[in-house]
Amino acid sequence: MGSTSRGYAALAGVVAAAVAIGAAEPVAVLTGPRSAPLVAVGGLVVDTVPEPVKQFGIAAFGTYDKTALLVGTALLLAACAALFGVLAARRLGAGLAGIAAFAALGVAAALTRAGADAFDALPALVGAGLGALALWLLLAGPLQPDLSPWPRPAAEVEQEGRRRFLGGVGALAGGAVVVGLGGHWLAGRRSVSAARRAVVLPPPAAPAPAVPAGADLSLAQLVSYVTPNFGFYRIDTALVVPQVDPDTWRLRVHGRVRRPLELSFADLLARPLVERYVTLACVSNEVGGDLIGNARWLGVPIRDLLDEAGPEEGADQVVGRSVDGWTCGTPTAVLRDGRDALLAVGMNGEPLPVEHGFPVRMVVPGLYGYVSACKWVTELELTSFADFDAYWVPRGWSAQGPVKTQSRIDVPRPRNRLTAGTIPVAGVAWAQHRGVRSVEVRVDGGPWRQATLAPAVSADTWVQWSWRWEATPGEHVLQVRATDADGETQPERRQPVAPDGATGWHTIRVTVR
Ligand SMILES: Nc1nc2c(c(=O)[nH]1)N[C@H]1C(S)=C(S)[C@@H](COP(=O)(O)O)O[C@H]1N2
Ligand SMILES: [Mo]
Repeated sequence: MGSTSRGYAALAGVVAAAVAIGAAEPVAVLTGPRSAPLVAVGGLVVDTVPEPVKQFGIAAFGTYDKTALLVGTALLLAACAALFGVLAARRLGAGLAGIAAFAALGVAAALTRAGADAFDALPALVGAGLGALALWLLLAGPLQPDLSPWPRPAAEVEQEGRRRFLGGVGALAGGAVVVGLGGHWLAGRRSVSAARRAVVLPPPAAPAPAVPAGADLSLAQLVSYVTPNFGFYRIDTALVVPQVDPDTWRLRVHGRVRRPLELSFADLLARPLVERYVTLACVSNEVGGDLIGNARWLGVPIRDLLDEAGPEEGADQVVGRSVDGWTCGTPTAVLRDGRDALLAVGMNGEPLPVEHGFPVRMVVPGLYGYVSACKWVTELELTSFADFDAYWVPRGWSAQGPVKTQSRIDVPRPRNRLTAGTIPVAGVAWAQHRGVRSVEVRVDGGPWRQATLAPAVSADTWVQWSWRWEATPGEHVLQVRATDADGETQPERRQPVAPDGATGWHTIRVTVR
């Protein structure tokens, strides 16, 4: 085998890895998409990478961070596989040991996901077995380039060996792609979108108040007052969107309660449903950022369920737990203080979109999503903040996450062509559950000017604001700040998003001609 060139050996390694990944896909049709090795390892990376790296990923790739992660994992795997190929060409055992190590990683990743069982080890094991077989075929078995049938002239032997090897490479790689994509497609057909389409939401017992006329200033570059579902930001740690069948879904309200409850989806829909507009914001939203949206949610008041379960003395935290193991911790007192905290089943008149938590999620006015908005929720566990840290807390984020008052300039945008004269300046401001009292704008560090506030449905939603600017030619700096209904004005001091939300005034630079 000594004469197999390094290039061929590396190629053999990469093809063996492709065979492993491809062969695992149809197995994952049976065991669930989260047990597919690439996704399982990617998920492990998401849960364990140091926070700065994750921050960088979100900053650099935005909502594409998951694709970037999967592509990155695949590239890293390919590089290691090429190395294993080169090792295997010298000693097959060394290459096989490499595959075994990766299989162990894949198995460990699949088995440590929330709700995993022993079967979840299968995709990685089957994949590794077939990958090892491919490596043997290409480098030590019948497809190796330098089999030396004797007697034959050396050049011819070499050529034929190369043809055989490359033919094997093509067939194995092609097979891996076909089997992998086929399996992936089959797994996708097991999605819950059909079950979601079949859901009929009952009308609300308490409908949402009408959106007041003029809440939406309807300016071209200004976000709409109600965010359509397709445009609603999405943030979660789920590499594949959890597919939760509403027919088997259960919610357990348990832990430190006097009367534990268990509800089915039908039980939930049979209760009086409340419909409310609530603006949801992410703690990772930078000043001026767009990780915020306003929707009409339909659901069951969480307060009612807690009253029925009867939290014990000292159970000051309600942990929402998702099917995928993600958790958030919400103060029990906040959920019982009368605000419209919902176990939501509907979003803007539709069943929840799958990526926004179908069939059931939490929505709590006034708190950032990471401490309150559990998607694909299956448990509400009463405990205490002293006894349990939810998902983001050990990763350096604050256990308490009330939304900070913020404001944003949407119009004009820094790149707009502006001409001197009256220029409309507009944007949104939010201080959920407290409400926005006023918004001010200033130009070039001059005096603050009162903006006009549009009406809003309630203190739980954002509000649009506008101001007419008599602009002169030149470069200008526009700034905005809001004051909440308690009279607190947004501080100027810039604070990063971690650990409990960004502060500072949104500031843009524009050029007027
Ligand atoms: N299961 C689950 N729920 C989750 C999260 C998550 O990672 N997993 N992320 C939370 C965060 S950080 C935010 S900001 C909101 C975002 O909800 P959206 O994706 O519907 O906008 O969901 C919350 N609920
Ligand atoms: Mo978030």
